[in-house]
Parts: sequence; structure tokens; C-alpha cells
Amino acid sequence: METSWMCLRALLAVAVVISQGVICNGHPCRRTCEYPAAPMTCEYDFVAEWYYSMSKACYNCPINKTDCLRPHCIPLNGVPRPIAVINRLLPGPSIEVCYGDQLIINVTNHLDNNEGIAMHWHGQHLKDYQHMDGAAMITQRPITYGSTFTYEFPAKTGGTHWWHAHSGLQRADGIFGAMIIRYSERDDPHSDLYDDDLSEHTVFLTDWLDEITMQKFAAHHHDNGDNKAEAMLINGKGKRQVYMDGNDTYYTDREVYYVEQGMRYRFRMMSNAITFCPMQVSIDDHRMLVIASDGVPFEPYETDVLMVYGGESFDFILTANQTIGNYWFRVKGLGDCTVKDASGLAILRYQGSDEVDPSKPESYQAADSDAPENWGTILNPFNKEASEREIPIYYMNSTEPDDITSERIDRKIYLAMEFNKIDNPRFHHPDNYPISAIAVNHHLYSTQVNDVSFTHASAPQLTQHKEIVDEICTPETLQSKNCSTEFCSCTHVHEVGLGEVVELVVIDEGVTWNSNHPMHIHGHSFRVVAMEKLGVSTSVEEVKALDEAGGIYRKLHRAVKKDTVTIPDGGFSIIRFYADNPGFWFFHCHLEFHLEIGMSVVIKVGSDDDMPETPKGFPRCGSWPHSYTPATQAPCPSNEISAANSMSQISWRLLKLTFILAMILRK
Ligand SMILES: *[C@@H]1O[C@H](CO)[C@@H](O)[C@H](O)[C@H]1NC(C)=O
Ligand SMILES: *[C@@H]1O[C@H](CO)[C@@H](O)[C@H](O)[C@H]1NC(C)=O
Ligand SMILES: *[C@@H]1O[C@H](CO)[C@@H](O)[C@H](O)[C@H]1NC(C)=O
Ligand SMILES: *[C@@H]1O[C@H](CO)[C@@H](O)[C@H](O)[C@H]1NC(C)=O
Ligand SMILES: *[C@@H]1O[C@H](CO)[C@@H](O)[C@H](O)[C@H]1NC(C)=O
Ligand SMILES: *[C@@H]1O[C@H](CO)[C@@H](O)[C@H](O)[C@H]1NC(C)=O
Ligand SMILES: [Cu+2]
Repeated sequence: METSWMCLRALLAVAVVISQGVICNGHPCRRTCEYPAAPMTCEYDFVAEWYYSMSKACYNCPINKTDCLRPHCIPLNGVPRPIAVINRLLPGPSIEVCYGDQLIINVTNHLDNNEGIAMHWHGQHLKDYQHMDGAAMITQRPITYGSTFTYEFPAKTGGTHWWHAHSGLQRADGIFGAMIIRYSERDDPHSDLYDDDLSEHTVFLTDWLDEITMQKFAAHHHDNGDNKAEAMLINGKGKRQVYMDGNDTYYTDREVYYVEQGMRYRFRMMSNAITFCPMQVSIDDHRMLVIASDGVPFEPYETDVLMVYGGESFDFILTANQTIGNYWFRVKGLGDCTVKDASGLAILRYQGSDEVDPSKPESYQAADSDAPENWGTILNPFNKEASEREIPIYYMNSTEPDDITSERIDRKIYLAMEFNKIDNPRFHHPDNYPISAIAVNHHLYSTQVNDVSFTHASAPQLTQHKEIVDEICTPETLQSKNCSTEFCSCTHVHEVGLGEVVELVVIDEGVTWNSNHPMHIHGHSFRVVAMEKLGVSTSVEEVKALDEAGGIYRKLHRAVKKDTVTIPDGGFSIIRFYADNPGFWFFHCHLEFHLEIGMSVVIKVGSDDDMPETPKGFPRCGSWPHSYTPATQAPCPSNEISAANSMSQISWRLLKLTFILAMILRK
């Protein structure tokens, strides 16, 4: 127990690792990946709970820094608040496996508010394992309180990914973690560019609220509460709330990334952005050699600054070739994150340097070599036209060979996103408080796709699509309505044939404000073939006309492959994918509030006959809105694995199994 405890903390605090002269191997599946592959079965036990940051488990943290490392202490940025967590960790346990391993992840729901939960393996295509996608009410019924659901699938989408709850607002309250599927050196086209690929160089980014997310959601959507993040967390850490002991002030610790001079390290970074918060990442006196996004490699591109949008991941190589010392690892929140200066800092610390903050100011100073005006390049710029300095992500050259998406398209779908001033009955009432009668600063502009707010059907689409046919709307069924004047909400599905090459022309009309929507697809990766900001605003008609006149250049050779892409405001991104994975796949804005109120569609790939059979015993929902017969059919029959574990048993299993910790001596 004691050894495990030390090692568990060691995983979270590199300082401890180094001072003890050991490194921790963590889960047995976290290993160097061999060629040829020697697949393992990798089991994880996830227990979801409501919990609290700076809880009693933290004792005298941060005045006593050792106390901050105690088990179950989640210091965050020092601000106490309710949090939703897996295994009393934030971020939750990292899943780090090798390509081809078999994953078995038990998710037990102990959320005290009895909310259902579903866990999404963001980036995994899950071909032949569609029921494991974890999109609540699309691929599965949420896991009910007290029960356990086992996700089981092979790790077949390699690279840097992550997992998060795809139910309620839980992702914004802390249910997320890294999911890294490594390749053997031989299968990684970039393995000769770096020396080390370490777990501790994971960079999990999230904007963060000082309160429970539903508090902000309700205040914003039902009154004029703001929707701005208060803070930024890097690997769950930050420095925000001051603690006093006598006249001395104390803060929680920032994340520290240790490097050795002369070495080249692979960093793996992902953004869980909750709010409209593009993150501008830079490292003082260092450049980033960016080599992959959303798990798929591209030709290395060296940049000073990298913008990361919610749902995206990036891999970059950092060459530790500067003077031994401390350097700021800066994550500046743009967009709505500027309002409350939700920015974060971590420290890049060379071994052999003092454990002190970098000497440069925390904020950029005009004369700094690191100040924005001195930047050379910005990769993946935020709502900017391409220029010598601003390099759109689709300029990258994929290392993946061209595929059928560069040869033909079978179907083209236009999707226009906007904040619409419409009487959405969820937040307005046509008689009592119509949007027209409410002061502008209390308006709720609804985030919609093609003027429709997505709502879930009464049963999951994948398991029960035949029972919910009446609830589905398609572009054809919507034709009877004028959704630009009338509020439209339904289970918005676009059907595509199995084996078709689909082109999505995704447009951000950009009339309401200068925002930005990172769009994420489930079950596939797409090629990003075009991306352009046309002006302050645009329309489907304008983009169509431009395209017909030959005014849109498509990069069809070695187009970058991703699963999340930003859509420039007043512009468009064009993506193409090969629809070879039958199922119901969510395509949605990855910002939490936008998704929650319906900025999404489902892409149904294949006909009913192409759909995978629902596994035996898979949890279902009864069709009760149509025919509820209490005696024979419970709304959601529970045929899931029972979870009659006490908390202490779970904690013990968690320590024993999730972290079977091997300590190995470091030279
Ligand atoms: C996950 O649940 C299965 C089925 O109950 C069980 O056999 C297995 O031991 C569990 N795994 C872990 C890691 O707890
Ligand atoms: C700080 O906390 C640790 C346990 O977390 C304890 O061993 C140590 O005595 C504490 N230090 C002080 C000065 O109280
Ligand atoms: C705290 O600061 C005040 C004002 O400067 C001073 O009077 C007091 O002695 C200090 N207390 C301690 C414990 O240093
Ligand atoms: C350090 O490495 C970077 C590559 O990240 C390179 O551009 C730069 O020239 C190197 N600097 C020195 C001083 O070698
Ligand atoms: C991509 O490849 C083209 C053609 O070889 C080249 O002109 C361009 O500079 C490359 N782009 C990047 C970002 O490397
Ligand atoms: C919908 O209504 C708007 C406003 O009245 C009108 O401009 C538009 O042409 C209508 N669209 C359709 C498809 O009827
Ligand atoms: Cu959005």
C-alpha cells in the first residue's frame, strides 16, 4: 500500500520521482511498444463520483506542500468547488497502451445526483465496436446510478487522444483524462526525431470555472449570467487562490515539466475546452516541432506558437537546447477566456536548475523576445486569414498516403452554424418572456446547425433506431418548416450510404459575434481539404456561389487527417471522409454549452441493414414515450453488471488493479 501510494503520487509529481531517484511505470500496459506487437489486455476500473477540490483529504495544503500530494487531494488551482471525477483524480487516470491492445474499462456510476453517465473514447473509430462509443443516447443508454458498464474494444486508432464523459455537463466538471495509444518505434514515422516519449510530458489543457458548471449554465441560459471561464488548468493544476499563514501567502503548485539539456522530447497535448476558449500555446525561448494532430502524423512543422481548439490534440517535439534554467510554458486563453484572463502557466525546468519560477514576467512584456509581436509563426490561427505568419492547419502535409477521398465525392452536405435569435422554448417563452421582450444582455442566442437545435431521441439511436423513426428529422422532413423564423428542434440526422465519400462544407455564418466552433466527428477521421475566413460574416449561398465559380481551392494531395477542426467565423472548413463505419455518429461543436443546447447533428452511416447488431444484454431504454406499460416494461431495464461494492473495496481495487505499480531504478 505504502509503495503504491508513493508511486501513485510520483506519477503526478515529477519532483518526487527525481528526488527519490525512481521512476514509476504505472499500469502494466504502459510500456515500450514492441515490433512485432505483443498485445496485452488492459483493464481499468473507473468510478465516477461527485467530489470536492481542496477537500479534507488535502489537510494543510498548500501551506504544507507535502499535504497537497496526499491521496485523494485534488488541489486544482486552490479554489474549492464540487467536481466530478474518476477515481478521485483530476485529470482522471491516463490510459496509455500500445496499438492493438485490448481495452476493458469498467465504468461505475456513483454520481451522487443520480445523473446517468456515458464515457466517450475521443478519437477512437470503434469500427466493429460501435456500441462502445459512449455518446449518451446516441450509441448507448447512459449508465444509471449505482451500476457498472464495461467498455471493451481494441485500441485501433493510434496516437494522442483522450477520454471524457459524453453526458450532461460532466466533462466540464472534471471527468476527463488522456488516452495515448503508442506505436512501436518502427511504426511511428517520427520516432527518429525525439529521444523520449514520457507520460509526464502529457499536457492536458482545460479552461476551468470557479463554480459547478450547471450554476454557470443555468445563470447564463436563463438570465444574464456570463459564460466565461475563470481559469486555465494544465494537468489539473494552476495558481489562483491565495492561502495565508500569518503574513505569508501560499498558492497551489503549477505543473512542472522536467527536461534534460540536449534531449528531444515528445509532448502530447489535448484541449478539453468547455467555453469558447482557443488556447495559444508557446514556450519561452523554445520552438515546437509539431508532428501530429488528433492522433495522425504529418510532416514536422516548427512553430513559435500553436493554437489548440476544444477537442483537438497535438504532438510536438521540444528540443531542450537552451541554457539550464526555468522557462514558462504558456497557455493563453483567447476568445471568451480573455474576459477573465483565463490563462495558465506551467514551468519547463531543466534538470540541474533551481526549483524557482522563471525570471521572465508571467505576462508578456513588450520587449520580451517571447512577446507576440516577435513571434515568427502561429500554427492553426484563430479566425485569421492565412498569411506568412498565420499557418492554417490544412497547410500541413499528411504522412498518410492519399486515399479515396482525394479521388471522388459521393455526397456533399452543407452545414451552417450560427447563434440564432429565436424563441427557443428551453430558454424563452413565446408569451411570458419572448426573446423580443427581453433586454439584449439577457437574450439567449441559440447555437444551431442549419437553424435546428439538436435534441436527443427518447432512446439511443444505435440500439433502437427502428423505434424512434418518428422522432428523427432529416433535411427532407425539415422542408415543411421555415426554421429561420420558427424555432426548430429535433433529432437531426443526415443519412449517408455505407462506402460513400462524404464532403462536409461546414460554414460559420458569423453574424452574431466573432466566435469559433471546433467541430468533432465520432467514428471517423476526416481530411481537411479547405479552410477559409471570408469576412466578418458569410452564408451558405455565398460559399456555394464561390465554390461553383471555382473560387475554393481544395488541397487533395496529402491533406491533413483529423477528427476535430475549427471553423473560421465568417468562413468555412471543408472536410472529407470515407464513410466505411456503419453507425450513428455524432458530429458536433465541442464547446460544452454549444453542444448541450444542440449545435450538433448525427451522421447515420449505412442503412438499417448495415447497422451492427446490438450485443446481447446491452442496456436499452424502453419505448415509454410511445407505449409505456409499467407492469411489463420499465423505462430503462437494468441488465448491467451489478456494482454492490463499498467505497473502500473500490478504492482498494483501484489501487491494486488500476495502478499495479512497478518501481524501477533510474540510472
Ligand atoms: C471489470 O468488470 C468485470 C466484470 O464484472 C470483472 O470481471 C473485472 O475484474 C473488472 N475489472 C476491473 C479492473 O475491476
Ligand atoms: C506536512 O505534511 C506532512 C504529511 O503530508 C507531514 O508529514 C509534515 O509533518 C507536515 N509538515 C509540517 C511542517 O507540518
Ligand atoms: C504581519 O505584518 C504586520 C504588519 O506589517 C506586522 O505588524 C506583524 O508583526 C506581522 N506578523 C508576523 C507574524 O510577522
Ligand atoms: C534549438 O532547437 C531548435 C529546434 O527546436 C532550433 O531551431 C534552434 O536553432 C536550436 N538552438 C540552438 C541554440 O541550438
Ligand atoms: C507541403 O508540400 C508542398 C509540396 O511539396 C510544399 O510546397 C509545402 O511547403 C509543404 N507544406 C508544409 C507546411 O510543409
Ligand atoms: C423563411 O422566412 C424568411 C423570413 O420571413 C424568408 O426570408 C425566407 O425566404 C423563408 N424561407 C423559406 C425557405 O421559405
Ligand atoms: Cu460552438
